[in-house]
Amino acid sequence: EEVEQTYIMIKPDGVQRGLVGEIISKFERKGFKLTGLKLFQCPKELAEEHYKDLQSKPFFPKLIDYITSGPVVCMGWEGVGVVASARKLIGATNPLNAEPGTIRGDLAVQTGRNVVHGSDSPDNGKHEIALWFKEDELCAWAAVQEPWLME
Ligand code: DAT
Ligand code: MG
Repeated sequence: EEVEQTYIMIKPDGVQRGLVGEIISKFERKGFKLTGLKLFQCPKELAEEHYKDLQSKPFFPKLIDYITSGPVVCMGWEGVGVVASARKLIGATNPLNAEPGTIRGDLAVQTGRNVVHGSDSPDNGKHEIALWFKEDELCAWAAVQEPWLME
C-alpha cells in the first residue's frame, strides 16, 4: 500500500455540463488529498503531448479537438492506492460499459464525451502531474483527517 499521485482532469464536457463539484466531491469524500487544482484552457500542443500514445489512432484528431474545445479542470490527487482507486471511481473508457455508481457510468454515454481523465499507473500519475502543473501550483500539506482514514 503505497502513497501515490494521480492526475485527474474534468474534460470540457464535464465543465460545460456543470459536473465539476460533483466529480471533485467523489475524490474528496473517498478520502484522497487534493494537491493541485486549476481551471485551464489546454493548448493543442499540450493535448497532443498528453495523448501522444494514441497519436496513430483514427480518433486522435477528434480527441485533441474535444480536449481543447473549452476549459478543463486539472487536479492532482494523492493517497494510498489512489491511481487504481480513481480509475475505479471513474469507470470504463466506454461509458456504456461503465458500472453504475462510477462517474462515467452515472454521467456519460459516449467514449468521445466521457467527462473525466485519470492516470493509468503511478509512474504516469507523476509524469502527468508534472506535465500539467508548474511546481509552484502544487501544495504539500497535512490533512487533519488522516488518522481517521488510516490506521
Ligand atoms: P481512458 O481515458 O479510460 O484511460 P484511453 O487512455 O484508452 O482511455 O483513451 C484516452 C481517451 O481517448 C478516452 O478517454 C477517450 C478517447 N478514446 C479512446 N478510445 C477511443 C475510441 N475507440 N473512439 C473514440 N475515442 C476514444
Ligand atoms: Mg488512458
